[in-house]
Amino acid sequence: MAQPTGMFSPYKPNETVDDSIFKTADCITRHPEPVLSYKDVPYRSALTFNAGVLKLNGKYIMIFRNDVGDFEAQKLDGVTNLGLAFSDDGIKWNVEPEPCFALKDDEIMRVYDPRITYIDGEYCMCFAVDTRHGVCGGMAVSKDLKNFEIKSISAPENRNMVLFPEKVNGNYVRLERPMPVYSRDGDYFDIWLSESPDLVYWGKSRLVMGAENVPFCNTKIGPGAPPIKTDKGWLTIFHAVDFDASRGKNGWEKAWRKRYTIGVCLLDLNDPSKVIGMSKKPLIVPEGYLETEFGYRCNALFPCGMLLEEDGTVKIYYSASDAVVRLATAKVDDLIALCTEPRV
Ligand code: BMA
Repeated sequence: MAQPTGMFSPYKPNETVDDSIFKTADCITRHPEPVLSYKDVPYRSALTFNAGVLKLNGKYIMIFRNDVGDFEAQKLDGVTNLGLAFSDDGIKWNVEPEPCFALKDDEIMRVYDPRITYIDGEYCMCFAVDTRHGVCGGMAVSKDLKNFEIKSISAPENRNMVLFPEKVNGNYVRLERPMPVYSRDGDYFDIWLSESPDLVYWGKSRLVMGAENVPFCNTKIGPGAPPIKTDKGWLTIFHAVDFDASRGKNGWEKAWRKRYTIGVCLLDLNDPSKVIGMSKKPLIVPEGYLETEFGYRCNALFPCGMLLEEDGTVKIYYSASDAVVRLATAKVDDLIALCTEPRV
């Protein structure tokens, strides 16, 4: 199984991490304001986050998770739907009048955390599905972002699926994050890859990166956004979690003890299950009011969208505190350099 050469977390599961490496990389610029919050949504909304983003024919498209409720009252209704928004610049977003997708029946409680790809003339949306029998990864295609055809729903426990924007060696490829409980302690979860000839049948599954390979993680990792193809490899972002039992109230819940940071790596162009480089330090770390003091769960950054502009700028869309969508930018060459050069 592929593992990034020589890269190992110094931590045992849940062992306290060295805070000195938890600093956002110098190449990252944050847009000062959230690009999406409940205030932008024309229907009931408390938390707008974990948004998949695409750029197609000069237009930006976002599908975001909407946890319904009242933000000011810190009250959630227990309902989640997915909202659709469009933008001309990737910064100012206009939300459509109605949510574009939701599933709920006797078996399915909700869908959430969309990632979107445009492939073979169709939008493909990956999403998590909470069912009465476990968490599954779902995949649906659409020609108009109004009508979706579900292609596959995985067996539990799996989520955080992201589809590559093109086939590799003739197959569709996705990253995913199963949640094994028998072989590993606690929330110690890894990134895997599977292939499919048709988006329906998935197999040839293999490990891409173990949580133990990420030096800024002491619990779980998961894929972030659909990777960007570069001549050096597939540029890929992921979330990495460190847990600290001494953390207390960090948001609306009684206690929130995890910190979610964003990492970056390069996967091999011909076999994307091979990690060919990874930044030893996190790319983006929770910093400032919006990310550390505000929202539902503080210190939780969760990237679901990433795109490359013609001038070499990468736009990374990530959630702050499970509450709002933020935008960070960096030059693609700087991101590649972080993955390939030692960073001290
Ligand atoms: C993960 C998922 C995400 C969420 C994140 C931080 O496990 O539930 O939807 O954004 O935790 O709370």
